[in-house]
Amino acid sequence: MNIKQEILKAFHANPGRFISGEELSQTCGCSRTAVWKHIEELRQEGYEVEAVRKAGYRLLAAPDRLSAEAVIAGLDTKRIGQHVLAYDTVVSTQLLAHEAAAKGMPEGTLVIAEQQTGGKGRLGRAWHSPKGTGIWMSMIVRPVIPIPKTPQMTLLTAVAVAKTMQQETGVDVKIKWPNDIFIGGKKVCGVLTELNAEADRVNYLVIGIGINANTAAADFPEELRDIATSLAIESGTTVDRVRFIQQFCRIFEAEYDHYLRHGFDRIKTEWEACSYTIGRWVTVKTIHSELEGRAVGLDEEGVLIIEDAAGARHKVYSADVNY
Ligand code: BT5
Repeated sequence: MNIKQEILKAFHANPGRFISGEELSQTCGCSRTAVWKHIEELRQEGYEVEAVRKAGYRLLAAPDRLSAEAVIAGLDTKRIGQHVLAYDTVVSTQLLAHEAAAKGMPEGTLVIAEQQTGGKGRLGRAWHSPKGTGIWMSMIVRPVIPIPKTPQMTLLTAVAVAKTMQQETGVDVKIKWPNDIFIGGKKVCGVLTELNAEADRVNYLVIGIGINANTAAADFPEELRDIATSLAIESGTTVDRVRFIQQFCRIFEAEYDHYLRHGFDRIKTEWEACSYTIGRWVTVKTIHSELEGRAVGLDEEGVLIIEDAAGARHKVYSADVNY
């Protein structure tokens, strides 16, 4: 058992309250000296813990650092976020999540990092992932669904991220098909879904989520300054990244469980309700062709439907959409 994690869980379950050393030692199944030792370690990691004789310990503040313990503490989900691999600097959390999935890490495992040196977008594009300001995270899921339905998981993830952003910051976010989240015309988040499958069976998906949480305008490189934004810039407040991830896990799990039981309908409705794409005149570029028309909606599978000037309807499975 991870004693630090148990101590944090106990603090989380008792916000603002002192917990005696005796109580903590019973909860964690260790001696009071061991409790004290682990609290010292937490302090060194940046946790502010008040200790008062006879009263016990009380958590005053947690560091703004994405540790596995912090994310798991108090997270009341069944599987999403119950296993977390947290790193300081990595090339890409996607690569580590694939490795972890191949080794059998369970559904819901998160790989998070403070910084990525080779963050990936789609089609070989780069994702700018500066240190300490964002949420760079990859999630392993193992849905039992046919392979052609896996793009629905990107839409589901975008809905869950959008809902979390709205709840946690109050800002009005829009989803641009298929994988971008926008605030006021600027990109605040991108989702990258990678599939590992056999001929007719999904082994697992790694869903990468990049969120500009506390990035300042000056932290964006020149080429992104006009097209990217962050939750902090838009809401005017600093985002508690641990709390945000926990809330995302809850919302994603609820949407995902509903999807596995009842299908794509609810996601389709929710996605369309916050879509930036539907109703717009767009240019759609696939590897093979280019098409212009109005985005009229998703079909029941999650495929984008474009109506061209002549009124003909086209299904778009995978493409870049420009306005
Ligand atoms: C995406 O690709 O939007 C998917 C991004 C997924 C990133 C996450 S972070 C955790 C996980 N680990 C990874 O290595 N990746 C995932 P795409 O639609 O191809 O958009 C890429 C484009 O977005 C770039 O070409 C830039 O124009 C722009 N961009 C790059 N970094 C950005 C940022 N931080 N904020 C906003 N836009 C950015």
